[in-house]
Order: sequence, then C-alpha cells, then structure tokens
Amino acid sequence: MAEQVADIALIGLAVMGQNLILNMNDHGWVVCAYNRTTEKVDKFLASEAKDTKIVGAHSLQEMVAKLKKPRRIMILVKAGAAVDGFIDKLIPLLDKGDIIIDGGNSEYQDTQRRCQQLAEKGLLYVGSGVSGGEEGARFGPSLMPGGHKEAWPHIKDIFQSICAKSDSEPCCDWVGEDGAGHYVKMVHNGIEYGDMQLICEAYHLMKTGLGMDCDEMSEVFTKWNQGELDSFLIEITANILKFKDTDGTLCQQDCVICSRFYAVERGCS
Ligand code: 2AM
Repeated sequence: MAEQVADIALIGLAVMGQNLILNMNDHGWVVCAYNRTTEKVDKFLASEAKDTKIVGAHSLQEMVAKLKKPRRIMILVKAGAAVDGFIDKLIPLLDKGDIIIDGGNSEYQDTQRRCQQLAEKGLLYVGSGVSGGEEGARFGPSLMPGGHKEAWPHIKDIFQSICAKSDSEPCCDWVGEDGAGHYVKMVHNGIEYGDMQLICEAYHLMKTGLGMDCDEMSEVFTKWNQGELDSFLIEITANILKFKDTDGTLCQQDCVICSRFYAVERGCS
C-alpha cells in the first residue's frame, strides 16, 4: 500500500490546476497531481514541479492511496460532464467523510445537485469559486468555497494559506451551503463583466467621440484610478492603453478593451 503522504490531490493539469498546485507547494502542502491524460502528469513532474514536494499519480486508485485522511481531492477540469465523470469514478474509491472540491467554473445548480448526490454517499462536497486567472492561481486567488460546511475545518488552512490577502486578511471564507460558492462566483463575474462593459463604453466614447489617442486615454484612466474609481480593472486599463507593441508601435487593433487586456498579458498580436 502506498504511503499516505499527500495533504491534498488535484485533478486537472491545465494552467489553472498546475498553478494552484505550485501555489499550494509554496505554502508547504504536499500535493498529489493527476490528469486524465497521464502523460501530462509526467511532463509536469519533470518540468514546473521538478525539485518540489509535489507527487504524481497515474490512476485515481494510486492518487487516493497517497492521500492523508480525511482525503481532500480538488477537481479543476472542464465544467459539466467531466466533473460528473470524475465524481462517479471517485465515489467507490473514497470513505465516509472524505472531501471532493470542485474548483472549476461549474454552474451553481450543478453544484447543488452534486452536494445532494454526495451527501447520500456520506461524502463531503465543496464547490469553490476561484478568481484571479492564471496569475491569481499561482500567487494568490480569491477563493469562494461553499457546500457541506463540515468540510470547511479540513480545508480552511490550505485555502486561506494560498489565497490572496487584502490588508493581511485572506480573500477566502466560507460563503454558504449547497451551490453558494459557485453562485457567489457567478455574481462576482456579473459585476466584473458589467464593469468591463462600462470601461469599454468609456473607451469607445473617448476614442470615436472625442478622437483621443491611447496615451491620452491612458492618462484619463490613470487619473480615475486615483479617485473613487480606484480598482484593478481601471488600473490595468490605464496600463493596457500605455502598452507599446514589441516593434515599438501602438496596438492599433480596433478592438474592444477586453482584447487589449489580453494584449498586455500575451503580447499584442
Ligand atoms: P486532459 O488533459 O486529459 O484533456 C482542462 O481541459 C482540463 O480538463 C484538462 O485537465 C483536461 O484533461 C480536463 N478534461 C476536459 N474534459 C475532460 C473529460 N471529459 N474527462 C476528464 N478530464 C477532462
């Protein structure tokens, strides 16, 4: 029988999953990494996870055997059928009181249904919103866990160690029962997209209505960021508008502000 070395397992080695694992490792947790396509486990262990305490598994059985009890398993895969697929495969491998956490972008009604399904099996289920993108996952996401509250004491230390901090307060607390975590994430996204729409409209008015260039618009957003609009989105909009292409020219794409967000992160194309 494999040694129970891992504090938590994480299923799904896309960028978000890999970065959350590396973040957990930085905070002293031993994570067991698993992915449907197991070549990605080997690739991850040989590259980003090299010389860390991260361990890997090539089957769910091997993964479960490596976990301390109660087992904590976080799933970060494509929302929908893939989540149900893993839950169905995990159920027969787990013991009562073990915890499954879905950190993907599931619809909250799916999380409600899964809470009920797992309660009937004596397993604990948590649906957690994760916000902050790839960078957040790596260095401090905002986490919004909800579901079976009995799970919270078992995951609190991990979640609150890896999350972002605001004035040293963790950006993570228990948000409620059932699908509350994913519901809060949905509301959070609604506010964020509403905010982005307002920024896009301000950009559009300045550009086409007032004929301002990117540097002038950047100055306006910089000023706005010093007043009551002070926020992450206003700040990055100012930076995006200041951004110069690697060949020294301004990004001239007639794009909405969102693709300019990508331009800063990925280099303007
Ligand atoms: P993969 O690497 O084997 O494709 C993001 O796509 C993550 O979700 C990846 O880890 C991917 O695994 C996983 N994923 C997507 N669809 C899946 C499915 N139907 N079953 C299992 N994992 C899936």
